Amino acid sequence: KYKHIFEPLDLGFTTLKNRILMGSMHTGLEEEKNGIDRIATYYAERAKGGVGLIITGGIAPNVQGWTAPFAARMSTEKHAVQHQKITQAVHREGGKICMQILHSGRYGYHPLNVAPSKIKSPITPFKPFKLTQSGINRTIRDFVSCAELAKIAGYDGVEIMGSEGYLINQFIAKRTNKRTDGWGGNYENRMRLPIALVRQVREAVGEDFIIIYRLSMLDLVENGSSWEEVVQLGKEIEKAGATIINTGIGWHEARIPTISTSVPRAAFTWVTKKMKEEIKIPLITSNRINMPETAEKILLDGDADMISMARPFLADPEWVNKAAQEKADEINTCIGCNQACLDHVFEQKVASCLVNPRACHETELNYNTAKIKKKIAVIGAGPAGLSAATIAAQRGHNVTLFDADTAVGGQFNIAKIIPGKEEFHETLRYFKRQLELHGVTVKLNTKVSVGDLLTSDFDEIVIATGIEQRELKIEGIQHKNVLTYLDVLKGQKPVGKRVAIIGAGAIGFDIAEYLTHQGASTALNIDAWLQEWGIDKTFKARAGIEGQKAVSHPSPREVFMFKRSKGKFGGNLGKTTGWIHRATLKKKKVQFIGEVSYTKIDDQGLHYVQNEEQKLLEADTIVICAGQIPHRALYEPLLAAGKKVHVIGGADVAAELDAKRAINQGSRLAAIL
Ligand code: MDE
Ligand code: FAD
Ligand code: SF4
Repeated sequence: KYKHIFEPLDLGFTTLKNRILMGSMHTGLEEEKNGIDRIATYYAERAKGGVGLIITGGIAPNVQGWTAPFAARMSTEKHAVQHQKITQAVHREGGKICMQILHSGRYGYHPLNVAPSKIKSPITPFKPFKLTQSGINRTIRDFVSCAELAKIAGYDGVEIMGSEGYLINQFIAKRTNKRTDGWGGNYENRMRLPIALVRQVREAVGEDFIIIYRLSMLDLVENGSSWEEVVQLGKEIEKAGATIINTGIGWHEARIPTISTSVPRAAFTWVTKKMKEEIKIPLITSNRINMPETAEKILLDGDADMISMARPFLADPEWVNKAAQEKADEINTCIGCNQACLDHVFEQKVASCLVNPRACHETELNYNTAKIKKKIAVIGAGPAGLSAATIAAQRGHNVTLFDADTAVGGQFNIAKIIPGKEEFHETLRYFKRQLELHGVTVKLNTKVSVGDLLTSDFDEIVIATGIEQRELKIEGIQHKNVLTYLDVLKGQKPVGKRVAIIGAGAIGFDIAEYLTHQGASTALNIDAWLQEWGIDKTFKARAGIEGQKAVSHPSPREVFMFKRSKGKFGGNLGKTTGWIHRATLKKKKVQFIGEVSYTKIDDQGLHYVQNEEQKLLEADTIVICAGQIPHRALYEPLLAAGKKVHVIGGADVAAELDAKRAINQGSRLAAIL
C-alpha cells in the first residue's frame, strides 16, 4: 500500500531501507545523568521500529555553540567514546543514525554565545559576542573536528544544522549579519560559512560518510533569504559534497507557526518540491507529516525523496513497522500539541509525549505482562481512563471500561471541535483500536454509582471521571444569556453577535477561536492557511513573507475576553504555542480586557469594574470559562469501604488543558496494577 515509503534509497556507498527519517529532536536526555544509556535505549527502540535513518538532537561543536549552559557537545575523544553506546545500540537493531551538529549562535541561552554581529535575538536575553575572523576559522575547525569525532563515535554521518535561525542562518541573512569583512556584505560572503563547513567536513570524513545539510528554504522572517538565494546556496552545498539536503522552514523567532497542530498536514512540501527542480541529490521534506497516507502521497507526487518526521517518533516508535504491516489504524499519532515535547525542551525539561508517556522514559516505564491477572473496572473513558484501560488490558488484565456518555473520549470529543484541533480525532481512533485489540469490555451509556461498585467483584477500581465546571458567583449568573463552554461546544446552543468570554485560560482561548471562526477549519486547507498567515506560495516574496498581507476570514461576531488577573493574556498557555493563539485572536480582532472584577449580568450585558470605574459591555451572550474542579464523588466512599481504588486524570487534579497529565497518570498506574 505504501510502495514509495518502502522503496530503498541508494546513496552509492550505503542504502537506506526506506524513505522515512526520524528528524532531529533535542530531548533533554543528552544532559541528564545516565543520559547516554537512556538515549541509547530511546533511539534503539525507534531503530527497531523500522525507521530508515535517525538524526540525533543537536550536539554543539564547541561551548559557544551550546543551546543552553552545559548542553551536549562533541569536542573530545571522550565524548566520542561515550556516544559509541548510542550508535552500537542503533546498529544492533539494524538502524542507521547521523549526529546533528548544531551551533546555536545568538539563540544560545547562555552568556557565552556568539554570532556574526552583536544583535540580540528577540527570543533570548543574551546579546551575542561578535565572532572575530579567527573565531570564525576556529568555529569551522570545531565543526570539522566534531564531524570526525562523530565518525569515531560510530555514526553513519552528520547533519549540519543550517536552518531554524541558528548560527549558519545568522551568517546567511542580512537580518543578522551586518559584517563588513569577507563574511558579510554581499550574498557570496554571507553564504561562505555553510559552504566552507560542508566542503571541509567532506574532506575530513571521506566519501563514505553521510552529510545531510539542513537548508533553510523559507525563513519566514523579515530580511531573510530570497528564493533565488536559497537555490544558489543549495547548489553550492550540493557541489561542496553534501549527500542529502533536508528542508528547514522558519526561524524560531518567526511569528508564523510551522509545526503546531493548527498547521495543516504537509503544509510546506511545495517548497521542497520547487527545490527538486534545482538539485540532483536527494531532498528530504518535513513539517507536520504524521501519517503514512500523507507521507506516501508526498513521495508519489514527487515532492521529495524522503520524509522527515520527528515528533511522530515520540508518539509511536513503531510507526514504520505499523505502516509496513498496513496497520496505520494502530499508529499512535502525533497531534502536534507540543505540550510534552517542544514545550519541555524550551523550558529545559526532559521531553516526552502527551500521547505516549514512555517517550524518553523507556528505561523506567514499561508495560510488562502482569504476573497476576486481575479484574479491573475503569470508570470514565476520557484520556485518563482510556490509557489506563488499554494498557492494563495489554498487560493481560480483564478490564471493563464504563462511561456515562454515548462514546468514549471524554473531553477530547469536545476538544476536537475546536478549529485547529482536528488531530484529536486521531487519538480517539487510536484508543478505540487499542480497546478492540486488547479486548477491553466497553460499557457506554452507563453512569456508574458507588452502589454499583460496592456490590461488584472488581479487584481494582480506577476512577477517571474527569471534571466539573467551577461555578461562578456573579449576580445574574442564571440569566438566559449566560452559557458555559460546554453549552456552546457540546450543547451547540446558539451564540449571539456580541460575546463576552469570562475567563482567559486555555479553554477561554479555545472558545474564542471557535466563536471567531466560520466555515471549514484552515488547518484542513493549506492554501487558506497560507493566506491566513501571509505566506507567499509563488516564491517571489523574500523569505516567503516580505510585503505579504495576512488575510483571515472575518469573525462572524465580536468577541471580548475578560480576566481578573494582571499580566499578558494567555501567559499560561504552552510556551511554543501560546503566541500562536494570541496572534490568531488578534487577527480576529478579539478584544482583551484584564484586571476586572465582575459586578452583574443582566439584559444589558456584563457589568464590571476596571480601574475603579464601573463599566458595561453590551453583550448578547456571556460564555463562562472559569475553570474546573475534580469530579470524584465515587472515590471517597469506595476508599472508606475498603475497596482498592485509584483516582487519575482530571478527577485527581483539575487543570484546564491537561491531557498530558491524564494520560501519563493513567499509563503509569496501569503499568503497576
Ligand atoms: P514569546 O512570548 O513568544 O516571546 C517573547 C517576546 O518576544 C517577542 N518576540 C518578537 N518580537 C519581534 N520580532 C520577533 N520576531 C519576535 N519574536 C518574539 C514576543 O512578542 C514577546 O513579546 P511580548 O508579547 O511579551 O511583548 O516567547 P518566549 O520568548 O518565551 O519563547 C519563544 C519560543 C522560543 C518558545 C518561540 O518563539 C518558539 O515557539 N518558536 C517556534 C519554534 C518552533 O516551533 N520551531 C519549529 C522547529 S523546532 C526545532 O527545530 C528544534 C527545537 C529544539 C531546540 S534544539 C534543536 C536541535 O535538536 C531547542 C533548544 C532549546 C535551548 C534552550
Ligand atoms: P475527561 O476527559 O473529563 O473524561 C471523564 C469521563 O468520565 C467522561 O467521558 C464522563 O462521561 C465520564 N464519567 C464521569 N462520571 C461518570 C460516572 N459516574 N460513570 C461513568 N462515566 C462517568 N488538554 C490538553 O492537554 N491539550 C489540549 O489542547 C486540550 N484542549 C481542550 C479543549 C477543550 C475545548 C476542552 C474542553 C478540553 C481540552 N483539554 C486539552 C483538556 C483535556 O481534554 C482533559 O484534560 C482530559 O480530557 C482529562 O481527561 P480525563 O480522562 O481525566 O477526564
Ligand atoms: Fe506530538 Fe504532542 Fe507528543 Fe509532542 S507531545 S510528540 S506534539 S503528540
